[in-house]
Amino acid sequence: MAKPILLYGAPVQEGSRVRGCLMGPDAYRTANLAQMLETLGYEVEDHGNLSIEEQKPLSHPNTQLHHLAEYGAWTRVLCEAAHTALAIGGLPIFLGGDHSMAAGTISGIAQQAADARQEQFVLWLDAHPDFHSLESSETGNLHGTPTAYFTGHASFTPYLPALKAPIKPGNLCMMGLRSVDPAERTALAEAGVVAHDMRSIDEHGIIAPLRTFLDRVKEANGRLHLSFDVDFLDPGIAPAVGTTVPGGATFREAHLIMEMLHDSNLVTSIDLVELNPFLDERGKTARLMVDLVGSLFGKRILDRPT
Ligand code: 4U7
Ligand code: MN
Ligand code: MN
Ligand code: MN
Repeated sequence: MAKPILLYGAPVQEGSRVRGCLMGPDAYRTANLAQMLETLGYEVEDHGNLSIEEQKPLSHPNTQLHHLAEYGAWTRVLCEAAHTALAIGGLPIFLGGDHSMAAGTISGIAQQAADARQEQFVLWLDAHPDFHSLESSETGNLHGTPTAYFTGHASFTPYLPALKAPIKPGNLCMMGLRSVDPAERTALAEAGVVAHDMRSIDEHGIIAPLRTFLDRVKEANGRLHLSFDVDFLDPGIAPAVGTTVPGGATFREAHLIMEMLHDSNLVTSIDLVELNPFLDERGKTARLMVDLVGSLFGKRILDRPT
């Protein structure tokens, strides 16, 4: 029997200067995410939206940074929710919300994997690596920093909780990169993150690098978290994001990744992030994301021999 799917809304928008991501969770609900999963035969529980208390502003020598206190509060709330969702045997899908929420979700699932003595891997589908430290961020937008936090590559003390179980940089696989800042580029190479940019996808496709990564997860008897930033997709098919970058993944590349992930049976938790419904065209992006989740949970064009 498949695990129940637990939906958690994370209306986080403080990580970006573009407002609207707080409407993401409701757009997924409006696009019938839960009903679609039920039609595929899953048990789905919608746990509603998480929230944080009002925060007093915190300051930092990098004066560009904004909403640091909210980043800390969301990270604590999401870390706890993610840890609990796995501990009770569910498969959580966190409905964002901007990508700063991954600091919480991924640190929480990593902690629970460590409790269960299992190796945790992360597939990061994004135009951006989000590998800035608080010091290196030039925009001050905290959605550009979560990977540096949950790998332990940069220190976020005392703003974010002390990291109990860092994700090994070699267990973090990024695909779709096409906007990498100079500081991130150096840091990624130094840390040993597995990073596939769009040029490498043009040259090799997505099948070979994804297979290689999935084989590693399988060999380690590991768990896989999928963190899916809408801007991984080409803006032509997915306009509802604040940080569009041309030259993204196509409709079929994205579905094929989801189909391969389904067949691997390795995915144990998911973030869907950066959907900004305020920028959407008649629900097009929200509906595409729901369709992609359908492929991830086993919707197929034709039956296939197993
Ligand atoms: B997202 C950026 F400068 N690197 O730091 C920054 F290009 O979650 C973008 O991937 C960050 O959408 C994008 O602000 C964060 C910028
Ligand atoms: Mn991102
Ligand atoms: Mn991005
Ligand atoms: Mn973005």
